[in-house]
Amino acid sequence: MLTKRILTVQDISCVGQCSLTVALPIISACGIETAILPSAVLSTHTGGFTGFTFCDLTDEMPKILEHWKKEGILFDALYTGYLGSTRQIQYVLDIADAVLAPGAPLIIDPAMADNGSLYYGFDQEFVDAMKKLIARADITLPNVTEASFLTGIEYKESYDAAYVDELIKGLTDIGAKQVVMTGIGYSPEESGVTVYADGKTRHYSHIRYAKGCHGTGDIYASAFTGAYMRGKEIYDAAVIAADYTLSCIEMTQKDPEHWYGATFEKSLPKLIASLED
Ligand code: PXL
Repeated sequence: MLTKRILTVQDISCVGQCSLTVALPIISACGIETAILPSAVLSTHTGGFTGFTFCDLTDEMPKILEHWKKEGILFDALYTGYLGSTRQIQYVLDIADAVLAPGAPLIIDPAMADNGSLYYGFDQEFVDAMKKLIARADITLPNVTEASFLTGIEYKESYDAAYVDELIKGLTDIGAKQVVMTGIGYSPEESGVTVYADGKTRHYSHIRYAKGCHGTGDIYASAFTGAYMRGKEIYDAAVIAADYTLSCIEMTQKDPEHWYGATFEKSLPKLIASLED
């Protein structure tokens, strides 16, 4: 098949510009067919809203997988984000075993923590189970907080390249193969992404906006997956995704009343153009 088809597993936050409501448009815009498996349905995301609803779809997962197996459906990649329960991690492993085409990459964003804390609803049991998924993943996309939880290395707000190397080493010790670590900044004005692949580490530095937006990790991982599946090398895909995410944050800042996510939509043409180079 000429058109690649991927499967992404993450939640539907009905309002909030995160998870599937960004992954589906972004990866589709990259020219990749995007099948979905919703991990949960929430009325909004859990950051900043209160009283949100949460419908756990864990029990649907094995039933959906059985049907896909009967239909002989295979995917060219599996990309996971926010999962709705610890049990889902084993189902994701089953899905990877059953419906990934030979050689298709497993891309894991261990979306569970930021700014030094786990997101609402996550606990150490989930973190420990996530390590199994990282061991199976071809590419892992953690932020510094997630890398710290996964490795057991103390979280630091400010750090040097030796600390990032230590986190990467800790991740490879639990079985990570290639790592794209986001939100790495060595000064208050700057942020960036560090890529570990083929035994080498490369860092891409860019400006840091004082005010971040909710869901930018999902925007980043989706743009990375789209660019990577379009045949970009891992480092080039990481840079394309970083530039796109920055552009989304810039757009959002033009609309100060937009507080719950990033307006990723208007920058999609830029992302598409960057795939042509
Ligand atoms: O952006 C990650 C994410 C995805 N989905 C839900 C969330 C979050 C982060 O808080 O709450 C429901």
